[in-house]
Amino acid sequence: MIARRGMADDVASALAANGLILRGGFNFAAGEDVPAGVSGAGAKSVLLVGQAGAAPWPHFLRWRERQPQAITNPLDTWSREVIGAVARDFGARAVSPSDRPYLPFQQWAMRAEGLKPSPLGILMHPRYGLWHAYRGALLFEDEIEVEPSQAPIHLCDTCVEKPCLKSCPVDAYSRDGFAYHSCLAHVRGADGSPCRTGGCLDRNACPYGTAYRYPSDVQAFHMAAFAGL
Ligand code: B12
Repeated sequence: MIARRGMADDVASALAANGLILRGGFNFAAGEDVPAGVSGAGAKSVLLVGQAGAAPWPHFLRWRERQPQAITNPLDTWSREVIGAVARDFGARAVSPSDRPYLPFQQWAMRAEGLKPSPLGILMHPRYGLWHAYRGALLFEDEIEVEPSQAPIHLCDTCVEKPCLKSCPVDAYSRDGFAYHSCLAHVRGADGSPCRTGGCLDRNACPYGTAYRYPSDVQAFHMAAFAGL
């Protein structure tokens, strides 16, 4: 069965109330290892939910004001709450990028929107650059009608200088991958103040999608969560 025509547009409208956007979706292939849907049976399709720039931030802050001060992973909690409500309205199961075992969000995003990874591991978007993320996904037990993704131009292929690989004082990102422990030690250390207050220097060096760059306070929030500050 195919879920009703236009459903993706209705889901997108529901998400917009919280500054979230639909990040494409697809039908799983026959025989593929799939996550469970709402009844526990295998999902047939997925719609990805995410953000471009920091659009959800004011919605999150308003919700945060009404929560107890001590709350762990508030952004995850908020995302689960608002995406969970949309999932219930559309008969889907909501999942989070933080759910364990980790679901392959970036692989799904590559299928849904034809994106490719930047040298930093973050997927490069033709419009949003590195300033986008995934907040959840909706799993359906029906196939859905979605626009097939057109592979967009991969901006990193046209970027000669690659400033994203030259701005980190400890060279945490290199062609060998992400040196997690070097990054963490630097961010937490005496010289890590620029990263703590303004975010990852390599990510900020990227020349694309700068209109969507997260404001400093949002970057500081994510860095604090990453580095356990
Ligand atoms: C574990 C994890 C990390 C680990 C990476 C450890 C490792 N080597 O895998 C650490 C803690 C280092 C990390 C850091 C960051 N992460 Co991270 N991370 C994840 C998480 C929760 C699970 C990854 C995973 O294992 N998935 C399971 C496998 C099976 O799925 P996959 O699609 O094949 O996974 C791909 C990624 O693991 C990727 N990958 C491998 N190493 C790294 C390292 C980095 C930095 C990134 C971004 C990706 C990446 O390669 C895999 C193959 O495509 C995902 C969410 C998710 N569920 O995927 C976010 C995720 C990949 N992270 C994300 C981001 C943005 C970051 C940060 C850049 C920012 C932040 N969150 O603070 C930081 C980097 C810190 C900095 N200097 O700014 C985003 C990427 C969004 C995008 N636009 O592409 C995701 C999708 C979360 C989200 N909510 O959107 N991350």
